[in-house]
Amino acid sequence: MNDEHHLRTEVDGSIAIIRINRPKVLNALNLELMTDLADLMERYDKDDAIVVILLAGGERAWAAGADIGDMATASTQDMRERDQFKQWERIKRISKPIVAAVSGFALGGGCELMMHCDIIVCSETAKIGQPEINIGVIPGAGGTQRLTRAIGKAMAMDVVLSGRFLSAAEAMQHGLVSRVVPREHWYAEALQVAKKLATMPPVALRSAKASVLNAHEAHLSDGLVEERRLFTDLFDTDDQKEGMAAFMEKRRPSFTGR
Ligand code: CO8
Repeated sequence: MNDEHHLRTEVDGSIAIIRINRPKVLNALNLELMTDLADLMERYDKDDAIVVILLAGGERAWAAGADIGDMATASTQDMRERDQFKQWERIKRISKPIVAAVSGFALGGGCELMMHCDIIVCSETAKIGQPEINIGVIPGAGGTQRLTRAIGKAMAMDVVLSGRFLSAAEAMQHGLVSRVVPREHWYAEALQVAKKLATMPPVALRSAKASVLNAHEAHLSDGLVEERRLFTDLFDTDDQKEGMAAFMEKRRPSFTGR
């Protein structure tokens, strides 16, 4: 396995395997990691020898969200200038199927990254959610849009407004993930799915992916533009500063509604 610090890569036949590797921060997604991930995925997308991409997290965390330390003191203008969304757009445009191997926490940007994948294999241990509300913001990489399409308005409101985590069983029941497997099989099962896809006709696979996404995403673009504006504007509120500072200082936040 090729160790590219926060991302590890391996090629197994026509499967490109990428593992997110920041275990000390529960695979929090910083800008550098997201840029490298988009670079890698685009490289594999163009490589005729690759048919399917397998994206895995670690056993304790698939990814516990965007890196809060990177954003805690940022203003709305800072967030606009960083334009991190372009990395997510690049991943959204990957034409080959992406299988997700999910175990442990898939939260915030981690849940959003999971929802960018096409077949989601998840351990019974998974805890999935969009807890941004707890730190004074809202999902910013498609969470309010894709989650609502996946699990419906009632459940999405519950998850996004209360910040509660879904168990793997709930995620399965509401159509958010493709398969739930015993904890010891999460990676092996995802690899099996990737191997199965690797036997499929690559052009048809890409067409199938594009077509399902088309059904899923009609009108999504407008929603994403609006979600981004709302997410970014929150960086000028006191509650975002307080929420993120409290997280960093390991104390309860005190929100003022400003
Ligand atoms: N960012 C940075 N560090 C993190 C993050 C994170 N998202 N999550 C966990 N960590 C760090 C902790 O600070 C801790 O570090 P240290 O050991 O140095 O103190 C380490 O990981 C282990 O975490 P905990 O000690 O907190 O472990 P617990 O088992 O007690 O709790 C939780 C695990 C419940 C997952 C908890 O860590 C948590 O609540 N994490 C934050 C989850 C969260 O709020 N995620 C949303 C982040 S905001 C977001 O994702 C917006 C997406 C926008 C995307 C678009 C960007 C442009």
